[in-house]
Amino acid sequence: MTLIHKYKRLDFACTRPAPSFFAFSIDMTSPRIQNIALRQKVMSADAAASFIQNGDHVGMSGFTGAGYPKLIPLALSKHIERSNQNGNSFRVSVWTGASTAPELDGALAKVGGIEMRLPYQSDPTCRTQINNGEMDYIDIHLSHVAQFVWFGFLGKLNVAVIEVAGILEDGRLIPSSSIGNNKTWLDQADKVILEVNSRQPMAFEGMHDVYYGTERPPHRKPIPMEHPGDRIGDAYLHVDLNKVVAVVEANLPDRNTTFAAPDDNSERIAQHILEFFGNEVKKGRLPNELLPLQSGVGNIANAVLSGLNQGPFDNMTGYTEVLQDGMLEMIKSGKLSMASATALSLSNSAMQEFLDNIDFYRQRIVLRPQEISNHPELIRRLGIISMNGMIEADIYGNVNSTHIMGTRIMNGIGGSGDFARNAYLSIFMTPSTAKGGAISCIVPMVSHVDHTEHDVEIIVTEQGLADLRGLAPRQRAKVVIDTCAHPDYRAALHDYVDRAQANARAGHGGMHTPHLLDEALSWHSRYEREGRML
Ligand code: 0RQ
Repeated sequence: MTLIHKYKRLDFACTRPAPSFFAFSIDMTSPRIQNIALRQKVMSADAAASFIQNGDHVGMSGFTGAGYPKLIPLALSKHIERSNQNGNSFRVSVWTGASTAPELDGALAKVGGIEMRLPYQSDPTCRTQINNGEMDYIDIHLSHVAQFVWFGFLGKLNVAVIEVAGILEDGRLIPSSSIGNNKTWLDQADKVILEVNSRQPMAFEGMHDVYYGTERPPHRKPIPMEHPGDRIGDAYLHVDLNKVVAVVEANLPDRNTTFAAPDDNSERIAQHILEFFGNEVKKGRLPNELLPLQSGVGNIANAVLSGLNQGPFDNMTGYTEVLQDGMLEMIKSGKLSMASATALSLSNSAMQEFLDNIDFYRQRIVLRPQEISNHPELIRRLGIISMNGMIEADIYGNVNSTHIMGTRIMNGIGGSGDFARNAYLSIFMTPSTAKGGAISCIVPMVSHVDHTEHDVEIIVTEQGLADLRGLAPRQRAKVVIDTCAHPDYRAALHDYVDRAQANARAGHGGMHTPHLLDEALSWHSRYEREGRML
């Protein structure tokens, strides 16, 4: 019997909040914890956090504000604060799926408790500490993380702290709103702490697809998926029960970020992309229902999805990492027949819509481990249309997604590289200027490269869409400047290219990708000195 069936028959009165003392009676524990052995390991978050030691590598659940543990990191941050007040230097390394929330990254960073963070974060305190040199950060492709841990590249994982929606009688775990790297953390960690969150809907049961077929080279087999909706794994996560040292009960919502209404720039970017898709269909380079869509995070991405929701394409599918409001709306309207992701990261209103119609959505949404949602083999086979935000692009099509002025991290590369390199079409989007026009997002040379010119097919700003397919570098520069750069910066960019070519002709450089090396990053250094690029 599944837990959802059992749970419906149980007395909800016994789900009252757990008191915070070390161990409490079995009768008082949530009916979501059906396994007898694990019921006996229920304890307060404070007690559970004491299993985490100074210097540990801790693998936490959580992906883009969904499915992260909510009580244990807070309790850990209090331990760390107390310990450090006594003159210690208690710090841990935090590995996750992707970004989490103030209760995890924020709380641990505020007490100076994070030694090293990977693979993606978007927390303001973490960002400040990373950029001040107080926290180490390793920015890794999201599809690489699990295998790096299997291969032993990152050292031993000491503790896994995983939010789940419930525990079955036989100990299998019902995942919550994200899967991320949970399968790997549960498998690789010496100790496991589970946070059973009764705010996560029980109707999640059956929605996940956890693939257990991944092997290490040289024993790898093809991943048996040919359509974004294929189910190739198990609906539950598995854990060795002997490794579980603590179970904590929680009843708290996810971060549930609200999106701003699309602004003018986002709507214009969306329009350019829709028009481009229409032309590609006419030319026979895309089918009528397009190809599976990957959409990055943020307001531009949501505006594009909202444009697609109004547009002429039907029966689309999604193969993405984060399912946000825009895709949910497309599923609701029927424009999107289904979507595969690793996280369900919704605003409060979209979460309500999801919960109110959960039986409808669970037929149409599959949540998978991030090593599968972002797998290069599958992205290439399915022919994904990848659409991600960026910080800046250069005239030749190299893209910086992560660094402000070349040195300060914003968030991280996330899954953008997994998708960009392997996609059928790789699209990067940004407004043409930032900081009230003081910055051009189209520059002579990017101050940091995440996606090389070889991985970038389309660049879009509110000014227009540059299709770089089949163009050599000097042709690319012309199209990028004339189509994407803000008119205030076009003349200066053309002047740069003209002088770079003259310089090459004079024997001071090559004509393949002409540059003025002393000047290529001068726009950025001028901004750092004077607060404007020109
Ligand atoms: O700064 O916050 O101080 O105002 O950068 O800019 O326009 O709000 O951008 O929210 O769309 O995010 C690339 C960061 C874009 C995001 C990035 C300043 C600007 C502002 C943010 P303020 P916006 P968005 C799926 C795929 C990498 C990961 C990824 C991202 C701030 O899309 O993190 O794609 N991508 N993952 O003022 C200096 C420039 C600037 C600039 C903007 N050229 N120079 N500052 N800003 N352009 C998700 C996952 O993988 C989990």
